[in-house]
Amino acid sequence: MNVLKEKFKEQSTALKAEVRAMLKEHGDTVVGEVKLSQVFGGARGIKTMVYETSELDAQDGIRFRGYSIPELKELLPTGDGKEPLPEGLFWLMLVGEIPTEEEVRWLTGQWISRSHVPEHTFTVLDALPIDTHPMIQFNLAITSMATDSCFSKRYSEGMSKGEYWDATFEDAMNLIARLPRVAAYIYRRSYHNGDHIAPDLTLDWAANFAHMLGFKDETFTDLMRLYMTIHADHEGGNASAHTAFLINSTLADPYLSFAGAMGSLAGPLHGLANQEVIKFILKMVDALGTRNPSEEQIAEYVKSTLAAGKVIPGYGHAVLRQPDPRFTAQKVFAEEHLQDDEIVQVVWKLFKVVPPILDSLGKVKNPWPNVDSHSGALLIHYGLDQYSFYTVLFGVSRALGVVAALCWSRALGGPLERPKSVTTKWAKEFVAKKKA
Ligand code: CMX
Repeated sequence: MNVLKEKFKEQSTALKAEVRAMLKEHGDTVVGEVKLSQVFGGARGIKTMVYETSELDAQDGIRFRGYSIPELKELLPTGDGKEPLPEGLFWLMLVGEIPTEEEVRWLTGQWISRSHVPEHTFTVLDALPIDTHPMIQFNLAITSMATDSCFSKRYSEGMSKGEYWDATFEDAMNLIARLPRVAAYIYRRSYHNGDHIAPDLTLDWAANFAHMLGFKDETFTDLMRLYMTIHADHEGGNASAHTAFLINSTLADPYLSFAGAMGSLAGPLHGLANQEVIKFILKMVDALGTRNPSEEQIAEYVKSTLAAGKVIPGYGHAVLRQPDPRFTAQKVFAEEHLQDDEIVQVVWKLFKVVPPILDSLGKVKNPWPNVDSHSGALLIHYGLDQYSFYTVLFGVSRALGVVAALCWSRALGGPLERPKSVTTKWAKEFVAKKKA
């Protein structure tokens, strides 16, 4: 058994026993109350699932196994570049330890050796109209790879419950290994006449992805490493992670679970916001007739967008109540590498202008920028201006956290998810009874 799997087995076996003992003794402990506004309000803040790989704090933002993004930038191996390697983050999320350079190199090798994409996945993609949105292509490609699922195969052969984590681990590793090739194939078929670029098996996971997309600039490669690291996980309740978690709780395999997650990510209130942000910015500079608009011009445009009953993409969050540390990490990158870029300047002006306007509405709980408000400006700078593809990049990264979490869920024997729904009639009668 490989070293990562061995570590995972040891830790998850111990934690499973601990959880059992804890629930036997403290299973009736009350962890919170549920208000009617939460029942009607998207279950905000209700603790209903266990998810090991990261935690989100409203003020501090995301912590991966306790580490903030600036800490990860200090501690994770960087390979041939300056930014943390996503391999290192995956290792950390899976087993809670910062890996060594050697361990990360081993993981890169594992993913290279597992990166073969089945031929029929390309056939599925090639059957789609060329202008099919990349997220539709991505979703279908992932679903098509479920034909190779170790979990499904072993389940149909009668594997025991104790092996679920093992089969999930194998699928998790294979899925991550294949995604860059799949995503790059979608990109090259959609925007470069199907002129595909063969993988370079000497490169790390993110660098090979950048290479297959067709970008040679070393700084872009580093941007991909950073991008793939910061988008990887956002605890379990976000729509994409939760979708995967829910699907996987039925023992559907990790491919089907992750494909479902990509359906959630493709919504404009979630991952698709990264495309919506850059569309919004480009439309705005076009309407204002300048790529260097004043703060006053931007404020007027933002107000007119709100007056038209639309949201400002890239702002607000269901949990965060401060600027998103993932936004800050990208801003730091831009300050180092491309601070004179006009679109980056617009992003920074929006950062000044939008929060007070959203605050003035009196209903927006978080007026600050989220992860999606900066990413497009960085990508456009390096020539990746096909913004319909941006959510696929988010999706490739999101696999790291989601599938690591699925390994934990299967190892701890996570149950079939089945929350209770109520009707409005029930709610009205409940309120009336309480009042009486
Ligand atoms: N622009 C305008 N109005 C906004 C807003 C924004 N950026 N953010 C929130 N609001 C509005 C909501 O639409 C809601 O209005 P109504 O009461 O009229 O329906 C009100 O403010 C209260 O919303 P909230 O409690 O502050 O926010 P939610 O938890 O309901 O929603 C989110 C969170 C992200 C969906 C919302 O802030 C939004 O629509 N943002 C723009 C889209 C976006 O950037 N999404 C990406 C999020 C990050 C990610 O998942 O990738």
